[in-house]
Amino acid sequence: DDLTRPQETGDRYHTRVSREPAFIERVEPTVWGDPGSAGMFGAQELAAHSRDGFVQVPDLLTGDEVAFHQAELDRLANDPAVRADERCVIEKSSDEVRSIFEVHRISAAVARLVRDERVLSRARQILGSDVYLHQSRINYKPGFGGGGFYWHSDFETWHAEDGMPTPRAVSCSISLTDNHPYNGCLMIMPGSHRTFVSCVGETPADYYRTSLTEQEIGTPDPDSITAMADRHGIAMMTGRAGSATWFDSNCLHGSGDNITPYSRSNIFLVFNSVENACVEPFYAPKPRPEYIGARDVTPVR
Ligand code: 6CS
Ligand code: FE
Repeated sequence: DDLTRPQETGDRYHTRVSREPAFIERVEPTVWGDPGSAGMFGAQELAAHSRDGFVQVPDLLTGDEVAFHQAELDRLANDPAVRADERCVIEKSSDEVRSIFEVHRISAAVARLVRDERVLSRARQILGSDVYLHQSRINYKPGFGGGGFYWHSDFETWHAEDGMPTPRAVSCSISLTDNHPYNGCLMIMPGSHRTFVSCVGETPADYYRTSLTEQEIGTPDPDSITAMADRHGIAMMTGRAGSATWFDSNCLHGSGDNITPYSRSNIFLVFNSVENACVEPFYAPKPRPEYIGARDVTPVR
């Protein structure tokens, strides 16, 4: 019976196997590098990341760079070959592009950004090792109805479906539009990264085909979300275009739909430590495709 598997494997972060949700305290650190490590994060920013599970970097990109990348995003979304590619996810309720995965292999501009010292040095400082890209994507969230993302922890999905052993991964979301409280910005529960919320419900086969437009399995139950929100509060990641939010893989986060006229797009890069390479999925029949969860751990240099 599958319900015995966590006990058999000794996996701490069991999920999608029990009939009851659970809170499991994290044992791993959040910042793996030492506080004074070389890179573009200062010691105070690393301390904030460790405490809150996220840190914002205003104006990581210049205005010219924002305009350049914005043009690249428009070009990709309007390219028929990209739209026809399996890596392109279309909104459920419109024919607009929601996400493009593995975008560093589609766009040379994004590939350069991954190696940019403003990005790469910070990823290394947090993870304390060489790093590789577990996932890259553009999220579009256009005005007049761009769809949100329900509350979840990325690590819950990456552990269950991609076989990521521990939460030693970090996401960098670089926004190419202004983020207001009202146009579907990212919301994070500060400090939630220290608790793993074990979810109820088994992973269906090929679940990525639906979860990328609307996730249900791997999202916490309402009582767990309420308890976490009561405990931690909810912070909104607002800021100017060109700003970046770095957030830990186990943050409880989500975002609402965007019914304003103001689109909200970002480039989303997920770095994993080379010492945390993915194995077989912990709670799913088989690994997701490589364009969603990389299996190649060649370090970014
Ligand atoms: O599937 C992923 O890797 C990411 N996307 C969703 C909708 N949930 C988990 C994670 O953030
Ligand atoms: Fe997420």
